[in-house]
Amino acid sequence: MKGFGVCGTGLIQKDIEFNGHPAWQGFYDGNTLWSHIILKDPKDCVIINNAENWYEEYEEEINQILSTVEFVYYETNTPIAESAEIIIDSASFDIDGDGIIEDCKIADGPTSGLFTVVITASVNGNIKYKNTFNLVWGELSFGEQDGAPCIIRKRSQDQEPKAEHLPLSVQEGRIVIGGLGPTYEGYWGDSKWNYGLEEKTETDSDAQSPGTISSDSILEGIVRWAKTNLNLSDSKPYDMSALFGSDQAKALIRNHKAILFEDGSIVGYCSYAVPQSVKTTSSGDVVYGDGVDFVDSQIKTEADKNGKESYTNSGKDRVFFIISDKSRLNDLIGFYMNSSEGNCPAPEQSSYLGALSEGEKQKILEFAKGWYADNFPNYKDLVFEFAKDSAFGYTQYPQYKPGEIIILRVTSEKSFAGSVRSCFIKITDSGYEVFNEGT
Ligand SMILES: [Ca+2]
Repeated sequence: MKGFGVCGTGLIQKDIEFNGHPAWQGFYDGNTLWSHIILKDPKDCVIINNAENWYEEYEEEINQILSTVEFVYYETNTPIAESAEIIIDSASFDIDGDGIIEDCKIADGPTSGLFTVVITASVNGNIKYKNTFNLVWGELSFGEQDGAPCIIRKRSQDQEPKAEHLPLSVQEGRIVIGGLGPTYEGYWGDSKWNYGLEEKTETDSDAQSPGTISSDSILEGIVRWAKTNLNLSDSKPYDMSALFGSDQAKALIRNHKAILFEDGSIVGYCSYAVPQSVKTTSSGDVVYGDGVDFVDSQIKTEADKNGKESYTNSGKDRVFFIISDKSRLNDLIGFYMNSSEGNCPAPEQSSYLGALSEGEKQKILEFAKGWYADNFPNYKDLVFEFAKDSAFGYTQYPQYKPGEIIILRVTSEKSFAGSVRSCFIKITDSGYEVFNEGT
């Protein structure tokens, strides 16, 4: 098999020997059951383990069969990136129960090592829902069960194909397949491959407009601003239950959270149990109500107790408060304003790229060019770049420290236009080693 690609997310590869051939054995997401074996020599031989559910029972037989496998090399012309969509099945039904029929299709996903499928539901050619799933292998088709749409999956188990009926529905803007395995199966890919999977903002935001920033994100933003600009690196949760723990408080406030900085400043928020009233005046909207009055008085009391100043800013559904020394208060108000507008320093993370000198970077690029020339000799127009620190892969390999791993993004205009390959390179004292590569 040419161009077998593995997805780097959650993949660990071990060096093994397979019937006398050096090989990599891949495991996903801490599974003890291997997912594939890739031979290093001869190249382009891959054994994919689809026996996820019945492997244990037949382990001996499988190992017996595998131990007798011999390799014959066939040259195939399978292109590395299939741009054409391969439809597995299509059907028309009302997938979301709104009385309008959707045109649904299930297509081969973008991976070749994992079994992924893309399910889309469209009305008049416009995609309404699209989600991508990582599944154990099976023959898939659309069907109905008890009058509701489902996916029928036939899997060979113990000779007899077994048909599963997986209920299909739409929940919170995304397609949901019921009955999937809890650990291995689920959504695959980012928002490009999945509609409706973005993180939901809180419903208790003080504005009704979409994209409102959650209270927790604003709080985190203030913490990052304070760290960057005031050098307040030490922050911890502050217990305000004495202020917001009474029966009166519980009737007015749904939840609250506060952070204490090392200089004694406190920032936090409360969500109101019921929306407060808004009055439009010539100087802007004024929010008023029992909740506003209560939080104002509690915060002033707490500030007075500590000899500090206070600030509150109430919306209809939530109120932010700051308790601080007079000299710090305006800074913190500024950070709050910035964070509420989504403007705050990026979360801190160690720089993998920064751990490399320019000379080392050059050496790694040379190594990668050589590796691709050896492993994919047909690719003549590869372009290499270092992945950003924020690239997905870094967080997937917590066992590596800065300077021990690097990810290259590999693109090409001709060989696999439009797709990006990721090359994971391990950096050791003895040199470089590609330990994962794929789209
Ligand atoms: Ca519908």
